[in-house]
Amino acid sequence: MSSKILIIGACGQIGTELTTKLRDIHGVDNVIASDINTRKLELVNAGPFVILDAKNFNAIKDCCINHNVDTVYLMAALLSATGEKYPMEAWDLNMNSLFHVLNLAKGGHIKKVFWPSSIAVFGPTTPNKNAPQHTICEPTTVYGITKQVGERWCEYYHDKYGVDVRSIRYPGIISHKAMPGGGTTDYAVEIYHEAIKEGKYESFLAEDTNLPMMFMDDAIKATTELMAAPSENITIRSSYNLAAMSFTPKEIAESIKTEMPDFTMSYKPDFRQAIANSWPTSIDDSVARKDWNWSHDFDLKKMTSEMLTQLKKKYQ
Ligand code: AKB
Repeated sequence: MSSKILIIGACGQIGTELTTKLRDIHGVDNVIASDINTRKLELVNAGPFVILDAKNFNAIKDCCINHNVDTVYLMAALLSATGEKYPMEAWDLNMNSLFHVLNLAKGGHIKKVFWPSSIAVFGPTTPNKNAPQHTICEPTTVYGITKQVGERWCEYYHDKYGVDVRSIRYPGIISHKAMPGGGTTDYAVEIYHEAIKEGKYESFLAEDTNLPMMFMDDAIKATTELMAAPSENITIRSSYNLAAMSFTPKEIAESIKTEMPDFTMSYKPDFRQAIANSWPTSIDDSVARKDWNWSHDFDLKKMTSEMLTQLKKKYQ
């Protein structure tokens, strides 16, 4: 049996598009999508799918052995806003799922692991502009703590046990296919949907909140390129800084207005404002650019054009 790829959390915002891309690259039957339930029927019907609880070590192990899995993408997680509401659940899911996959790799059951980290590893004491690859990381959210600790464990498992684990600190990811859930950067996705559906949007972040963001196509490109890079090029085994653009709610609204002049924006910051305020406004990703030739394709203008074009097709 040829070796397979397993995506855990395949029905989430990134998992959905990652599954499609990996199936394009490796063939539909070689990529097994999995999630805790079958909420996304189009994914379930498009290729191999298993119901899998990311917190269940034996279930993941059995799946890997039964399907001859050699690479796991662990995309299941509770994000920053949900993590503040359910701290223990976030810790439980985010940490234990990572340990399960790292231990499978340590035990020789799988060969390669992708695990996403986040700009949430940074905190108020991190340099606010161009946050360096190696810098102070004092996160103030449960999600950020799980990602920071997870990064340490990834590097530890690589250094001590030779596990080939690779990771990216994703910024806010913007896409038109699957909705994000429970993140602080989610406003930058919701705004496009509401612009098309209602012509207006109320932002839960203040107008001048500048955050690092990226279009989904770039995030998927980065993920597949990092995983394809020769092992000797990978100098970071915790997690790579990755950047494309930074903008504020006011700037994304202005960008939408260039194509939809009647679009209106209002602001009603909630508890997510404090989370956003704790993160840097921009990221220095020069190490990723040097190690595996990372470069982004989408800026705000190009992304707005693509988001509005695709969402018009969806809603109109
Ligand atoms: C969130 O807002 O929690 C995520 C992230 C930046 O990791 N999108």
